[in-house]
Amino acid sequence: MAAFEINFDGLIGPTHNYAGLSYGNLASRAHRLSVSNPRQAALQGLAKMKFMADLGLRQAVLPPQERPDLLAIRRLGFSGTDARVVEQARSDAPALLASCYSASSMWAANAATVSPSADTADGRVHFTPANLINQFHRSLEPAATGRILKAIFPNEKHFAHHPPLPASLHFGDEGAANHTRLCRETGGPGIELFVYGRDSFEPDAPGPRRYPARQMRAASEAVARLHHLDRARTFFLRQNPAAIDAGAFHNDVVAVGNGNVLLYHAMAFAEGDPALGAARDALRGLGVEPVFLQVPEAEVPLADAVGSYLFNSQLVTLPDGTMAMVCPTECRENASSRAFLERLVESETPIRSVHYVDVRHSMHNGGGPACLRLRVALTEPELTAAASGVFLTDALYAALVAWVTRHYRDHLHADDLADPRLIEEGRAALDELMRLLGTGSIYPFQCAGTI
Ligand code: SUG
Repeated sequence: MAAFEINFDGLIGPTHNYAGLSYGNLASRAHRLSVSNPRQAALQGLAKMKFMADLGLRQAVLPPQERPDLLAIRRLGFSGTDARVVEQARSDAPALLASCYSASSMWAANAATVSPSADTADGRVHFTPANLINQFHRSLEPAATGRILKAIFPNEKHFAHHPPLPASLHFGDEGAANHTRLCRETGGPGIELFVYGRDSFEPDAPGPRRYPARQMRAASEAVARLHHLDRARTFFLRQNPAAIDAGAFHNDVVAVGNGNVLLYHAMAFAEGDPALGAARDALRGLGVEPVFLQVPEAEVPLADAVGSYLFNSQLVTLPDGTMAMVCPTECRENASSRAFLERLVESETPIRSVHYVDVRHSMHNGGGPACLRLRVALTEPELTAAASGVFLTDALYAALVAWVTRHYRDHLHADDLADPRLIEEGRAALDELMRLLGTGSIYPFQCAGTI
């Protein structure tokens, strides 16, 4: 059956700030404690969504989560009024307060792993929210992510929602950032590639030395089982530990795929992994010639790839059937990435065009264009069953721009997080957003006592 890929972008929330929370994410560390501009950040994210929609692609919005997560701060021993809780946390445990204030749900590629109905044995679209246990601030996301996905995809006939995997180091799961689907056409069967950093049940196996591996093999395997994927079309690839140590905390920092194309850095996968060859064969079995493009270190050094986020571009199929790369503007500013892209569109591959989008505010926290979106492939009946208010139209875009401009601050620093007015500002903004998107009440402050 014909199907479409829809990019669900995380709407950047009103508390976007730079707290340097993510160890192993070089940009997050580099911008620690600098002043953020949540308004500009959100407008950049929206402009990117509009750009994709104007290319003729289907685009939707994932609402941000409520921050600060006051329930989380209270669980950690802070009590009293909301104002007192944030004030105390700011003075006693500023990193905890910043964690509970992070707008990190914007990076929707980490929201969940999604398998389209063409790949699953029961013919439903399967969703597993990522548990994100590796970083405390991100571990606060999965429950709300599950609620949001259920609100958008409510019909059990079409959609299967699994709970996040057990919150144990053995099952660290970072969602679609380590998962790529390749296929002949979106609505037909595909192969699913799961990339992991470490096998938690093989602790002696070589892994990164410096930075943490966030995705565990056992987690990827569990997701594949839960989604009832065909074993013959499911592959588990190990990330190169050296790539993680160089700052590729997710595989989507060094690889991107779409249709029959996989573009990846030579250092992306562990050397000698037979899974890549097997994946290529499986794709041939689906009747399409794989185009696996390995980018050598000599052409784009790994440090440049991590710095420019070349591979964190969105690789998409345009309505005319050609493919386009939508890259962060940092790629244009990096000599080797730019030269590579110029050569790429001149060479004989399905990728015919390159576009640049400015998502610098997100990039400063290590989130490029591909981090900001969750890909969901839906057939026409599945699309009809999804909540319609989240799909980007010109009217919704204009309403969201006005909403951001009305509610968001234009600068935010760690010291501002103790300001109790920020709590109320966020709630007022999200309350109005739910009316704009028509998703009903999904936030803890809207559902007191029921969540
Ligand atoms: O998990 N940054 C995110 C960036 C996620 C990027 N996603 C993908 N590659 N798909 C992370 O490291 C930084 C927040 C801070 O430091 O304030 C942060 O969470």
